[in-house]
Amino acid sequence: MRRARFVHISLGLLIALLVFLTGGRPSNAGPLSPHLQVGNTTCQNIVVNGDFEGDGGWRTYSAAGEELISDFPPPSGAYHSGRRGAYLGDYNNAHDYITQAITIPPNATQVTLRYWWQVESDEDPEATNDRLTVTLDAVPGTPLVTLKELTSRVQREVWEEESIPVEGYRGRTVWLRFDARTDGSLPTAFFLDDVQVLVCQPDTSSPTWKLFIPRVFSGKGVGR
Ligand SMILES: [Ca+2]
Ligand SMILES: [Ca+2]
Repeated sequence: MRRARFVHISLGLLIALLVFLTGGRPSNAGPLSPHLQVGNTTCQNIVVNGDFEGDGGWRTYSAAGEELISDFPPPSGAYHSGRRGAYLGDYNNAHDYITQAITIPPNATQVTLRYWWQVESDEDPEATNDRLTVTLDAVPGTPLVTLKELTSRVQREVWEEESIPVEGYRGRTVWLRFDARTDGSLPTAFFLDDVQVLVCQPDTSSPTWKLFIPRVFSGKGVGR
């Protein structure tokens, strides 16, 4: 009998504790046993020197030997951030590119490429002779996927934002490349700034703990 009384008292204390924790209010309908919800994700940019204000991050190539990270003003008069950006093309038979390696974590839940761009061209607005191609490469120059193509037909002399979801490539290191090519006449300039690859991952460093109490232990249930 002592054992039975002890169990009875312990169960009573447990119910009282749970009623106290729930404030005597009915809990939300949910699973029949208490559980913990660990939520939230955190997102971070993995591109180095995406605003082009520093000197690191990018590997560049220019067939004409041009400086591709530049303070040469875009058509709008200023870069999207700071005083420098990427300045590709703007001469005939151009081949310019900037590239950098990025490693996409294996547990990434969402990956997004974002950047700002302008295009200034001497081409006819209907012509597509000059183009900027955005790719992910296995090694620089060997594309795995083309994410975007901008041609001289899309002439914008103000900053425009691009946002592109990146599918796959989790757990891999790939090269993000912006590659400009022009034909033999009527050059086109491609300007870029504030390049980001935003990677979202489950946040395990500071989990949000949420205690669910089954309905049977709520004050409403106990009172009846
Ligand atoms: Ca900038
Ligand atoms: Ca051209």
